[in-house]
Amino acid sequence: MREQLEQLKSSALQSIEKASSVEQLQEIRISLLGRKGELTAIMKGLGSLTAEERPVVGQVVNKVRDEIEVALRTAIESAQEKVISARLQSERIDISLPGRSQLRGTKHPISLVIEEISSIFAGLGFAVAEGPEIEHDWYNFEALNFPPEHPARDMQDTFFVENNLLLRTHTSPVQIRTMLKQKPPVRIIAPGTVYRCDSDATHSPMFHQIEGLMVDTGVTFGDLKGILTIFTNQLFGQKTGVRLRPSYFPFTEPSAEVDIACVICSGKGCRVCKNTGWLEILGAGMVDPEVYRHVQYDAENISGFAFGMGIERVAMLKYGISDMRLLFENDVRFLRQF
Ligand code: 2U9
Repeated sequence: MREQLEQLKSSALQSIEKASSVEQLQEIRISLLGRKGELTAIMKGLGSLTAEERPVVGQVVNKVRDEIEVALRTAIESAQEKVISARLQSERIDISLPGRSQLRGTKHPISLVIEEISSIFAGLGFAVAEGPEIEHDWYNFEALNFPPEHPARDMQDTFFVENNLLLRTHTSPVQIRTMLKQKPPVRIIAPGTVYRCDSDATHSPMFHQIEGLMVDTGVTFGDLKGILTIFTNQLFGQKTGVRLRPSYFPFTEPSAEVDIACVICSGKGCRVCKNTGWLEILGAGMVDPEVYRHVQYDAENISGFAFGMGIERVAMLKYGISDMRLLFENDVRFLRQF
């Protein structure tokens, strides 16, 4: 049996040496060490030997198997290396080819405007506050002095969710939540998405607002005008004219609409400003004492102003966008211009 093993070993080593591919070497491994392999058969035959012969022959079998395995492993590795170096010889990599550049996205114009406005107000000491888009009727209307059944609620066509839940029609509930959490002084802006059941060329059922609130002792209408003039000058240019017109909101008294001199025609009159020379850009006013009552602020000793603006309108004016729907169609040919 020892002789038979020696023969098997030398013929195996010979065929391993002659083999020229990884596949041939795998075949040799199977023919020797596989389930029906020659060496496997010998190992199975050990059982028929006597108890004295078995350990002696067993040792020889193991040694032969180890030698064959080492030879196979070495041969397979060198065959694989040959394959790789042949490929490296034939496939030359052209390192002068320019790389494939990654497509980089751009920020949405709405995000750009929110960031720019937030940064102007950060410079004026205003922090950013956020809140939920699904709101309770109380935070969206009641606390802001829209009593139930009040006709002013009709101005804000509301998407109702269920019971007293709705999609917020403005970001004002964020200011209510802030006032319930903290005492004056308050100086915040609230940017975010709002919803109104309204859809045409100039209205989207989903749009964006930034509102602001400043409450402290001795805040006046003069502060409102000063802050909003600094703001419009920084956003649209130092020489932009500003004017205030009387208006009405349930949550402010007195209230005003804030116009800037038309950025297209510098106030001369054009299609965009409908020949008035002015563009309406903000609503604002002194916070109504009724609002302070809802958040337990002492209206006798504090005062404040609030303002609000639509981001889409600002973005359209700043970037000269003619149709609001372009902002929501997600056409990359439009978006990558920003
Ligand atoms: C509190 C008190 C008062 C926020 C204000 C406006 C005026 C306003 C409109 C601008 C264009 C909405 O997007 S728009 O249609 N907003 O005119 N918003 S004052 O007043 C507040 C807010 C919160 C607690």
